[in-house]
Amino acid sequence: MALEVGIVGLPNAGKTTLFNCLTRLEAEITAYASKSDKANVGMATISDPRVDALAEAVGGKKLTRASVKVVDVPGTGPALLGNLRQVDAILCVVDGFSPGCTPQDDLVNLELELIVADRDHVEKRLERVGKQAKSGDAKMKVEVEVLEKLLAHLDAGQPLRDWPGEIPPELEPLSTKPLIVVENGPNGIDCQLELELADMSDEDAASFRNEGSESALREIGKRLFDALGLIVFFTAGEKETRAWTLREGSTALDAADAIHTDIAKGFIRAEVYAWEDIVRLGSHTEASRAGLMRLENKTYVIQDGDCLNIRTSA
Ligand SMILES: Nc1nc2c(ncn2[C@@H]2O[C@H](COP(=O)(O)OP(=O)(O)O)[C@@H](O)[C@H]2O)c(=O)[nH]1
Ligand SMILES: [Mg+2]
Repeated sequence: MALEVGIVGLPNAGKTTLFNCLTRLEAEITAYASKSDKANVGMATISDPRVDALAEAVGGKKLTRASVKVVDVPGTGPALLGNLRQVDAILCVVDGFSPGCTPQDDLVNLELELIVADRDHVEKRLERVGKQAKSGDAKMKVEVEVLEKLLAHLDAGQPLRDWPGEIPPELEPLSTKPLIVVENGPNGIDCQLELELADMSDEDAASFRNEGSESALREIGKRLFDALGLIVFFTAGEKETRAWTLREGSTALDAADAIHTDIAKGFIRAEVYAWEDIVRLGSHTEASRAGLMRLENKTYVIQDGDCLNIRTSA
């Protein structure tokens, strides 16, 4: 599952600083320096010491971490925010570092901008669907009614997350997405400091942070996983050891599908190991010998930290 997050914030809140500290740890940085009206796009890797330990234990040549696509949108108008209709979650960066900053007020304003962008979007869709409804399409007539209600809700300044009814799936609203608030400054995540620490070793970087604070990447990764209800499973082998993300409640078949659709098609059984057992015993074979491998079928619900080997006819 290619996860995607958008960064929104008022001008100079530190969006691009956060974008840089999230994406620079990735070896292949696909971010491009952009003109002011273009979004920055890059990949942030989610560090997870478990996958490092697994790769070391099995002697994997290649290590692939879970990653998230990050989109930094340089403004809050409806057109720019429209770039974020596909994202899974929104990072709201608010200024918590300048003298006289008002992060709480800025957050309220940002949420309003998202509502305004949705209002604009619903209005446009209403125009289009309204025309089709006039020509007698019954389904469109129903949608017009729904859209009119949604428009009134947004006009009242309410996010669609609070809308009790159904939302047409084609709408892709912004104000239903999980918001992860990042107060940029000493009381939240100090993005400028994090950017300066990004090239240091974990231990060195930790000595510069407030006690108990984690790296921005770790902290945001955690919040993102919580907000989206994600878990991680692993595959480990000589060629590649890899971390994969899934929604909580996903099955072994979903996991196979995340790896490759062919593997899902040919699914026979999933060998399931606890990642700690592989690390401790050094290989799947040894873990099996110790009776620590389970064979599960398609409907097995994957647990965070499972290490899988899918038996497939593919
Ligand atoms: N003191 C301080 N300055 C910051 C921090 N984050 C960003 N800045 C500065 O604020 C300005 C705007 O940052 P930028 O990331 O470009 O903001 P954007 O407009 O939201 O993308 C830059 O000069 C940054 O160096 C921070 O945490 N502390
Ligand atoms: Mg910027």
